[in-house]
Amino acid sequence: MKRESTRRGFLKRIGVGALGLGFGVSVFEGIYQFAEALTDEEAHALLRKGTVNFMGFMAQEITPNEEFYITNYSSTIPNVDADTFQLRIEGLVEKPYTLTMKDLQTMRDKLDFVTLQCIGNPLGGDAIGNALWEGVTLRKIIEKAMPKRGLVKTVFFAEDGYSDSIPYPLSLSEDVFLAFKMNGKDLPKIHGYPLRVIVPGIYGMKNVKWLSKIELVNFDFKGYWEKKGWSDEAIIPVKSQILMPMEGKKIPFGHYVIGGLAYGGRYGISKVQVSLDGGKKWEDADIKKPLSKWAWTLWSYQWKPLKENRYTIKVRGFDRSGKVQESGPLKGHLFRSGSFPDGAKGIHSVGVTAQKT
Ligand SMILES: Nc1nc2c(c(=O)[nH]1)N[C@H]1C(S)=C(S)[C@@H](COP(=O)(O)O)O[C@H]1N2
Ligand SMILES: [Mo]
Repeated sequence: MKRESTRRGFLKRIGVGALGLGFGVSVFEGIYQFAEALTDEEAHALLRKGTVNFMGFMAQEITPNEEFYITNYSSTIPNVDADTFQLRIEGLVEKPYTLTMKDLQTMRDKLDFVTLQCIGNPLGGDAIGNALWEGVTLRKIIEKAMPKRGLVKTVFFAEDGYSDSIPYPLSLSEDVFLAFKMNGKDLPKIHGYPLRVIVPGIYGMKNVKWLSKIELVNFDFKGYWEKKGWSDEAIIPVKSQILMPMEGKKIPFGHYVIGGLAYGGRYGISKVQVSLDGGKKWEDADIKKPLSKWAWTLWSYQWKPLKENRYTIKVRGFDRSGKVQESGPLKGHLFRSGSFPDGAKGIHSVGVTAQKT
């Protein structure tokens, strides 16, 4: 999968560490209680904060638009005029219709922090970001068209020729929406201006940018990447990664804060554990309450290195369904360490040395 990444790191590097199931209509119903929804004012106040300090771990919990990763299948970036733009809703519906950007702005009912991640993102990679998106619930748009019976997929077509689809029942989830704002600003051109799809919990490829048409179909449509063999389910499993320290770092004796992020998919993160001996012994990290049920979770671990040694730091996440992060390639299945066909699996690890100063 071709990927262009513009962002260089999740952190403001300032003084860091100095111290199978199908989707129902509401996949979260009755499962667990997540961070309570924020008001518009609270969400926008968080946007202005920039870096957060969580137990000594400084990180950007919200990825600035300029640093958000970019994945495009082609080098052609569409120029869409928002004033004349029309979104078409058609297919097996009683009432096909079109919406303008003005119509969509009037229908605005959604504001949510959602973490996006490319299915091609390698273990510990930076093709992941968390932003505040605003727009309209997809369900509302679909229902206005009066869908017929027997629908299988909701298909998204884009101005750059890209297309992808999601199961029809998932498109009726309260959590799936069309976004026209990213972190309080109009969608940047490269991130799909003026309108894109946000499908929380599903790999980035289904989050179609430069959306031009929605079509409801009674067959199993396959999108651009799926035709090439990538996963059509594309559900993001529980994952975690170390952001601090970086590979090869020399850490002075005393006190060091290890930190990173974890993502629990539709269940959310319940626990994060860190190992300093390459995975023999595991200890609980501190976890910060996520900004929403679909946002990543920051974690940190207070480490007091006292022995001159090379350490292999590892991290693993647990989701609230009790599932622990997959430990990755088994002998004889080395291909599992790559991202094809359903996303990279395994445990992120970082090697460092601790030494007396
Ligand atoms: N129209 C269109 N939408 C697209 C793509 C694309 O190439 N064209 N790439 C997809 C992929 S593979 C990913 S991971 C996300 C990336 O979104 P971003 O570039 O805003 O981070 O967009 C998805 N939507
Ligand atoms: Mo992607």
